[in-house]
Amino acid sequence: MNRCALISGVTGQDGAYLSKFLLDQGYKVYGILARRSSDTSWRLRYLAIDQKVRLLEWDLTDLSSLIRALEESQPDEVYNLGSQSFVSTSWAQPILTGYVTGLGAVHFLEAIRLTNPRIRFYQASSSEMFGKVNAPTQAEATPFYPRSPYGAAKLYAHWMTVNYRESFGIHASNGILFNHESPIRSLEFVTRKITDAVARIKSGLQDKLVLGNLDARRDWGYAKDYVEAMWTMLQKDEPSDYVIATGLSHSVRDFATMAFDLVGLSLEDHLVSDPSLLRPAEIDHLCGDPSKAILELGWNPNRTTIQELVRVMVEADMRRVQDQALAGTQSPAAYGEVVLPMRGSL
Ligand code: NDP
Ligand code: GDR
Repeated sequence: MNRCALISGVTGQDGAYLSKFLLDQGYKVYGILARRSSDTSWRLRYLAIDQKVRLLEWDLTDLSSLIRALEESQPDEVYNLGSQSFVSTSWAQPILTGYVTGLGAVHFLEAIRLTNPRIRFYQASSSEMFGKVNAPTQAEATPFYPRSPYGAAKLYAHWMTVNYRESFGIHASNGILFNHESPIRSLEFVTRKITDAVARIKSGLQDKLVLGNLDARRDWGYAKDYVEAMWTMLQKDEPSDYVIATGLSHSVRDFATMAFDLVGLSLEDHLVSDPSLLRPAEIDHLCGDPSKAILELGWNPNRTTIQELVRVMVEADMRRVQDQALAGTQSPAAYGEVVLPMRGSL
């Protein structure tokens, strides 16, 4: 069918999994990446697709280079996954977060309107937009109440996506995705911080795991499943907004307990609470209601259980830490990256 997709944030967790999924569907995939002083494409190498994704240089804050990227790639579909995505950092860098995470989406929408309004657009919206909610579960019509500069920036991008859909007839959809994780999640996010620590503690390389709020509850799913929902949205005749979630929530303590239990260790023996990791404003509880996606997209919220997710992540980190120890590569540079070729099912 020879369709073409352009992805921002291609070096991130979702960008890598989505690229792999689209390549497997026969797409030509362009990834746009911000220039960095060091190579950031280790996830593409990990999934063995670094030679298949065509990379174009671009920064989310630069409209002109984006227009050139659209002209060069001539995509049928655009996925805007690029973002300053770490919530904690958004309090330290609120303006940058606004530019990249908020205005970045508008650069895309404008560039599409100017170059080819028939391009289908996916915006990576977030459950963080629900923020301080009272409702036990959150669906598309639940009122938003973002609790961080990140959440507020995502909300702006979300409404601009709706606005371009309604004003200019662009096929633009928001995926309101709840937390989704994987072995290639960055280490700063709590799930991967936990599974990495479990592997290092089990291997005698570390003794303590320092965490902030253990009572926060999130609806955690598997990133590999979630990127397929992004694609499905863009295949619908009509664009719309969809919550993608499992419909179950667990606390940070639950997640950590499951991870430690898997390797026969006790969380309480290694846990250190650090109040400096508490956020200026926390979101206590998120739990998605994906009924609309189940009905209209065929979304399966039970595809990967939380227990399976924790196991996949712990096992991948155990393998990585053991293989690095064998290879003598416990250097800080190798620490954050999964530098090994993919093995088994991710
Ligand atoms: P990551 O943090 O793994 O990836 C973010 C990507 O954005 C990276 O490729 C990064 O590039 C890129 N980026 C950052 N700044 C810029 C910039 N100025 N110009 C161009 N690219 C930039 O995020 P995820 O893959 O986890 O998430 C994908 C998207 O989905 C993000 O928008 C995120 O906010 C959103 N989201 C994620 C959820 C999750 O649970 N994972 C849930 C809901 C929404 P580099 O590697 O060079 O820094
Ligand atoms: P989140 O993910 O903020 O939900 O955003 P994160 O994993 O950072 O935090 C989840 C919860 O864990 C608590 N927590 C800690 N968090 C981190 N990072 N480090 C710790 O040591 C720690 N201890 C406790 C946090 O307070 C929070 O309550 C993610 C990102 O991917 C966003 O881009 C995305 O939009 C949302 O998920 C949905």
